[in-house]
Amino acid sequence: MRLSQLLLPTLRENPSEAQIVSHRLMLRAGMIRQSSAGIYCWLPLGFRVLKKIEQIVREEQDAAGCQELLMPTIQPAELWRESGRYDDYGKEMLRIKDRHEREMLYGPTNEEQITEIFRASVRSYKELPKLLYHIQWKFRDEVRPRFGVMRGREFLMKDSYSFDIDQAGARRAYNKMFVAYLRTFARMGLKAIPMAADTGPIGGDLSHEFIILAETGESAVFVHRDLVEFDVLGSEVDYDTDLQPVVDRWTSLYAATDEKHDKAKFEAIPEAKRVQARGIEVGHIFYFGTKYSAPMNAKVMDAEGKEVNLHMGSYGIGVSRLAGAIIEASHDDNGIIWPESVAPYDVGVINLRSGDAACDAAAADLYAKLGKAGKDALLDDRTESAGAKFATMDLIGLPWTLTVGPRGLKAGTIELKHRATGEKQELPVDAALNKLTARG
Ligand code: 5CA
Repeated sequence: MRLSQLLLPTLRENPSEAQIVSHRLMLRAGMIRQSSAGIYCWLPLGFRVLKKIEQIVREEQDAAGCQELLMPTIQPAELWRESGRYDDYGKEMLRIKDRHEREMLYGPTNEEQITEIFRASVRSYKELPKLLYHIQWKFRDEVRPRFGVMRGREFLMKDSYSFDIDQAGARRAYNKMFVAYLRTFARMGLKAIPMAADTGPIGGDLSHEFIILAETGESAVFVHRDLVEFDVLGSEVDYDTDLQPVVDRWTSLYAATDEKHDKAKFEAIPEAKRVQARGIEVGHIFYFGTKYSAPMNAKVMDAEGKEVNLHMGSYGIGVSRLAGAIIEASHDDNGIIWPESVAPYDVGVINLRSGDAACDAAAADLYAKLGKAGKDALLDDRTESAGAKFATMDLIGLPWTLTVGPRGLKAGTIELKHRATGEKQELPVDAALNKLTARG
């Protein structure tokens, strides 16, 4: 993409309405635009990041044996009356009437809808276990939408649902999601720590929140330092096993939000191993047994021919929240520092002298070669000052920048800059290209 053609409404000044750094940077980098309180338009740069995050989530769900489907945003009230949540959910639920005066709602989550699909489609224990997910917009009329996409009213969530014949089966599903979540967040460059959690309006008796450490997090967290240092991606996962050893390893050390904090237990940890910080919840998993299947009459035949209620769990990831959370975890005074896996483009190409025939040709050639090597490049071909171009690249945070200028071209070199370290190298064009393309 050529920057001169991209809709990229960057701001030089900090917008006054934004209280936290990710919200400021998302507005300044032209990623989002507020439509109304807690409801955002995703502009091209932001949309690319959202799609990258979504794709990592999808790949890890698929790897864990979870099947993707798509349920609607608008649901009928009757379903929620069956579970008893239509009245319980309160003002957070956006209630709508259609032209026939039928009561509808914009889904804040999908337990009822998926249970309805399941009870209509599955009859026998032989078809179990099943794990299903979708990635769909949700609406919760939050009292205080704030921090941009981090606490929105409309937000994108990945929600999975597991169906098993008994509690032991449901535990295996829970463990699969537990491990898939660790991998998902690690692939985005995040350290997410599972912490025992309350279940709130979803219900149930086993639940973990996945929380990343960041200064602006909404909750205070207390964790054993070793958890922050555990390696996640280094070992293969066999989803055909029960994964209990992996889950035990993560849950054996202390980690709690302030709601569940036990001061005495925390202080029993050697002082050097205690981490007291703030955190952002990026995922939340629940096992709730027959909480929905019993009132909604979702049953299957067991091996003895007896009808039994399904054991269920649900598993959420805040896909749109993650865009903000990653920025909270990875930025500096100049802007965003995208991890390579979610960056909107792999590399920026700055043409220092747009309009100069040699520079234009060299930049265009570089851009074409990057494309051929499978790298998504953003070419800054605007007639702006060098300073403005560097500032834009730093602000939007692409992992690498190649700068083409008249002086370098005479010597046959270009400058390669690494956004995360700030390291710069003058390299022959081919060497710079090789360095980038060798990175897979
Ligand atoms: N039904 C369950 C799991 S599928 C559920 O809804 N869980 S949840 O309420 O914990 O939400 C799942 C994830 O969505 C949260 O961990 C959080 O990352 C994200 N989320 C929740 N509320 C918001 C919000 N208002 N804005 C942005 N993201 C949100």
